[in-house]
This record gives sequence, C-alpha cells and structure tokens, in this order.
Amino acid sequence: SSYNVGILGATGAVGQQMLECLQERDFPVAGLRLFASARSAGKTIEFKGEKVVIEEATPQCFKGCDIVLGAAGDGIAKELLPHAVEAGATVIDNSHAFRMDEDVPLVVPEINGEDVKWNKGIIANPNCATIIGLVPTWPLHQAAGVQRMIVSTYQAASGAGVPGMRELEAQIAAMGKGEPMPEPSSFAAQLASNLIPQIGGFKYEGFTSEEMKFQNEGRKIMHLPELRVNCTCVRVPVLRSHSESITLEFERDITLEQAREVLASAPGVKLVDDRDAADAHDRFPMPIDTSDQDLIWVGRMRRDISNPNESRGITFWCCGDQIRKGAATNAVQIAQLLVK
Ligand code: 11C
Repeated sequence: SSYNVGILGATGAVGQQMLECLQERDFPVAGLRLFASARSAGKTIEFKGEKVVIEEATPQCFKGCDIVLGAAGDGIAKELLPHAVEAGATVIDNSHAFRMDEDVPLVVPEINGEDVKWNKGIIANPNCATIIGLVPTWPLHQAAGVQRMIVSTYQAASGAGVPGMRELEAQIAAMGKGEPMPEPSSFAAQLASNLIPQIGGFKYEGFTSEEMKFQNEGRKIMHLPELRVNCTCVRVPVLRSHSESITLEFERDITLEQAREVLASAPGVKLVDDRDAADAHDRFPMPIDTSDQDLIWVGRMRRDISNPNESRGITFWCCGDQIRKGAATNAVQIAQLLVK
C-alpha cells in the first residue's frame, strides 16, 4: 500500500531534505502535499519529476494526509500539528514542541524503533546533536552499560537552517574580499573565523537549552532516566555536519578493541579510525566528508586515561550530517518503521 504524505515547512532546509530522502528511499507515496507559509503558497517544488504546488499551512490543510512530517519551528508545530492528528494523520515532528511529552515517543530507529508502537498520533524526532551523539553511544551502552557521558559539540551553521548557512557564506566571502562584515542575525556574533559557545538560551545552572536537550532527550530515547550527562555545545564555522567529542564511562569492563569491534558493525555507524592512514580523510571523520550522507562516522577512539579504571572509559570523535541523519533522514526512517 502507499500513503498520502504531507510536509509542514516544506521550503526549509529540513523540509527540502525530507523530500529528497522520501525519493531516495523510495517511500511509498500515493500523494504528496507541501505546506508552508502564505509567502510560499502557490510556488511549486518538483517531486519524482512532477510539480507539486505549495499550499498555505492552516489548521484545515491536513485533511486526507496519512502521514505528516513536521519541519517547522516549535510555535507553528504546536499550533498546527494537533490539527493534523485530529484529521487522522500520524505526525513525525522534527521540532522541540512535543519531544518531552509523556505520550509522545522520541525515536532514533537504530535505538528505540519499538517506541513508535505506542504513539498516540505524534512521534517526535530528536534534536540533531542528540541523534548524532547517541547513534554510536547506544551500541557501546548495550555492550558495557553507559553511566556517564561528557560531550562537547562542534555544531555547523546548518543548525540555523538555510539563513544560518547563507550568513556564514556571506561572512566568509566578505573576509575573502576584505569587505565590511555583514551584521550577524542567525547567530549571536560573527561566526566566520570564530566559535560561539552558546546554542539556545541559558536554561539550567548555566547550561543552554541545546545542552540540556542532550541530557533530557538522551535519557528518554535510551530509557536511561538516571544517565549522567555533561554537555557543552559550540557553534563552529562549518556549513553542514555537526561533530562531537564524547567520553563514556561504563558500568562493565570494555577494552578499546571490543569497543572498536562493536562500532565496526553497529547500525548507522561508519568507523573511520586509522591513525596510520596516509590521507587525513581516512584517518578520522571530518565534517567536510560526512556532509550529504546518512551515516555517523566515528574515529579517534581511545581509552579515557583520566578514568582510574582503565577498562571503563572510552573517548571518541564523531561527525554526522545534521540536516540528514540529524533531522530529515531520521524522520523518514521513522515513517518507514510506521508503514513496515
Ligand atoms: C542547532 N540543534 O544546531 C540546533 C537546531 O531542537 O531541533 C535544531 C534545534 C532542535 O542549532
């Protein structure tokens, strides 16, 4: 069978990527509906060689949809998506609006795909930094029981959508030409040639909302309500892929070799960890190499030498495309689970 699929926020970076992922994965689409703001209504987008007219997103627009993919901001999601559920659709929403609601599963298919079964109309897609860090953490947790995570993220401009990417490109161009720097608007400060150690507002004990999402979403997805997480999120002048440095502390012993073996065969993961490789691109993951593909690349694996118990701590580096696995791919994978 095939399904009538709607995309809310179809013109944004994530909405556009969802369209591409539906095509690539040959998702059984009977009819496609694209919803966006009144500004974009009437324009067309091509899907499988046919032009689809964008409709204005309204509470009434979802009639006839079986599945709605949400790629809009928190406010629009909260306002409109409950109407999609009322109209009979199952919603997979990429915003933060419903993620921590008790009756909403928060799903990374490689980790807790089973949770889609108890959805009551809405399934939430986690934050990109959470997905990218948890895909490699989960198989190591299964092997040795993760108790504590120390995470530093290096997040690309794409986290702020197309406007964020354009802002960084404009700043890099201005620097190259020696022209005055355009005023920042997507980010709190100039991003080119800079790092900004704040993503989201300050939320709890000096941690930002993005940092607390890692803890709270991570606990929910992995069903580990007591998991100890200490996360620092930083915006970096990279266009598309997020990178993360992660140190895990385990309940049971695991050697570095065992951890490598686990990750070499883990779903959704590609191990790129060869210190002796002649080419840096084969030595470790870099965001330039992980953009526009669906796997989380893991490398720089080493024992945590600061952990007094040498077989209980592993440190690694990982990179993944924030628009794909961090958002659109994960949502379309959830849709695939739903129709399986
Ligand atoms: C960023 N992670 O990199 C954010 C964007 O909760 O879905 C996505 C925010 C979210 O800026």
